[in-house]
Amino acid sequence: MDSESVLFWSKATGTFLVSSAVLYVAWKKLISKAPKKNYPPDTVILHQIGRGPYAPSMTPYAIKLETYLRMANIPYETKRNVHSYTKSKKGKFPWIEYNGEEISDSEFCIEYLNDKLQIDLNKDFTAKDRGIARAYQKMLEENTFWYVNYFSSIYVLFHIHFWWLLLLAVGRRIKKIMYAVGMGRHSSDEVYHIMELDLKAVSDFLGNKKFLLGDKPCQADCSVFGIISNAYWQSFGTPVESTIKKYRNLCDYCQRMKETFWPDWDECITHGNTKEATK
Ligand SMILES: N[C@@H](CCC(=O)N[C@@H](CS)C(=O)NCC(=O)O)C(=O)O
Repeated sequence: MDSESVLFWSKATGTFLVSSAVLYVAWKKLISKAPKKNYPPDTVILHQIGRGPYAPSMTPYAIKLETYLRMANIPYETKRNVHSYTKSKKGKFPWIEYNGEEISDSEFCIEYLNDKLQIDLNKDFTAKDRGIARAYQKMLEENTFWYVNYFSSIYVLFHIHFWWLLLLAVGRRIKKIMYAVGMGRHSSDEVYHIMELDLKAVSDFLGNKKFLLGDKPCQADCSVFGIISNAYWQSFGTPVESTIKKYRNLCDYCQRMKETFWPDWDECITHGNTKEATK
């Protein structure tokens, strides 16, 4: 091949490669464009990780948010297909869309909806009671959650098919998070002890009351139910289950919240992954 041909073919190949790359990027952009959403107006679209085997979600924060939507009578649809989920902009679940706006974090979702729709589920309670309810909520969400999660994660990692694959994929990440939070530095006995003290505190405070603050549920009941219900129904024979079952009033509380706000519970669970949830 003479030098002119070499030059020609190098130019042709270069042009071909560059235009292919440009076309590929353009095509990728085109197909990655979010599909047009056709959501009903004034309806909350709740994004979560799919229905759980024995409770409506594996994440307590999704149970919390969905319980709130029911308590506040807000129309909503739940995006519950575990295979097509997308995380919030903050990389977590659950999150919502409302009339085109996206809100992340269950607590910010609730604040947003309270504000937008003028809802106050705490209006019948004193400032002191609201303060106490918030303290219990935050203890459960920011502390107990991690301890309950510790046992559940170990169970989930070792009791599913291909657990070693999951262990490779997420085991290190979970271990890192647990270490960073602090709980990963304790022994299992210490983790168990801290979790039990938290659950006992909630049980002592609840006493004979129907809900956290009395005969009427308050906003924090959504969070309490989120954490306690997951521990009660979805802790798979771990020490979390035996601990919560020691506290009769916590078990009754779970049943009461379920009867009050989740009459369709059976449609919202997968019955130990034996059925598709129909709602
Ligand atoms: N503060 C958040 C907590 C949400 C949260 O921690 N969600 C977990 C599931 S329980 C999650 O999405 N984790 C996914 C990840 O960290 O990649 C809320 O209230 O929504």
